[in-house]
Amino acid sequence: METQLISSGFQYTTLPRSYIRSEPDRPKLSEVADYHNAPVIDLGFGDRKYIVQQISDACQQYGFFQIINHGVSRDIMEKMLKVSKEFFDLPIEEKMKLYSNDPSKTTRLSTSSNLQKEKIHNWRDYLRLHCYPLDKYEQEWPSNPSSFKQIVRNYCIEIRKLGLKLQEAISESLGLDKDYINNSLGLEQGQHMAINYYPKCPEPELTYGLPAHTDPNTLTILLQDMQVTGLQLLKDGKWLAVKPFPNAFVVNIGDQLQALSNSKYKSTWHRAVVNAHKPRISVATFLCPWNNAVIKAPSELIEDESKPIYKDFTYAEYYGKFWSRNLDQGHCLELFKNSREI
Ligand SMILES: O=C(O)CCC(=O)C(=O)O
Repeated sequence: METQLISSGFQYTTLPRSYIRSEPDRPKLSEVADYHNAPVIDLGFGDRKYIVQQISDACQQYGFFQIINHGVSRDIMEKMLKVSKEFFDLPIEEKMKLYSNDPSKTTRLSTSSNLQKEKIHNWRDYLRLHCYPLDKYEQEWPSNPSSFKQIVRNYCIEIRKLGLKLQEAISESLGLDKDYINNSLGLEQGQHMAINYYPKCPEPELTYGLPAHTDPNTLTILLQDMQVTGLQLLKDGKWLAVKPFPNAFVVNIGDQLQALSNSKYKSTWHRAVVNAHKPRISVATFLCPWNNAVIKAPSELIEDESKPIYKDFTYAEYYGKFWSRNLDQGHCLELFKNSREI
């Protein structure tokens, strides 16, 4: 198998052709606005009603928000970023033991996004891990660095607690019972992680770390490198850079929550751009419905006499469709829309 990882230690001085986007498809970095108004929600603030209202506003206006005082310790966050960096700094021969392009594999190191489908590659390597139930998957994870399993295990436990709590608050913010989302996605809902590594890029104007996409899951909780920006989101037709906020996680609504909320909340287009001077790491945790969970909007969110915006579907159907396409090929939810006649 030809090595395609870009975190190989090789210092690129020009961008290889297979990563160069055509002129109209480039990130146009000088036109991207700084995201000064990122909703930052303080989960430690005592007034539950106010927090729920802020979540509702952020989910409707941005589909994105940052959270602070979220209960995950700084130590756990810092260790997670550190061990991720240590993993990607390993010699290429060691990393290649985990390399695979098969999206059905539950632990794999890969590169770009979907090598089977895409024509132009992305300047990213990533380690994808299934994380729930932990006892089932942990043994597959890297044992080098030696502290990897323990650190990632602790991180996964804390993030799951946080994610389920956020889904309760999101349920309330939709006017639903607090347990509605967690119950309808299944108590055994999945948890995956992508540890993204974007090496220094010789020509960041010509390519992406990840091109514009929406997330196919329910909720994404992103731990960002505090020193290097890269995440951008699309709001009102303009790309905004999300500046890392100290000790915050970035939370975004995935396609399943857009469907479940009958499009009241939006699964927003976002992308990652790369940097000429520094590598960047991000750790995305994806909460996903249980495979056979049926995704449908509850009657409370459907206007009288109208159909729900989306047909009922299972997460397994959705996920299969998502991976059969290229990442930036249009919103996968469009394929699940109901026709508008009643
Ligand atoms: O690296 C980032 O900031 C974005 C990551 C992301 O969008 C993803 O992993 O799906």
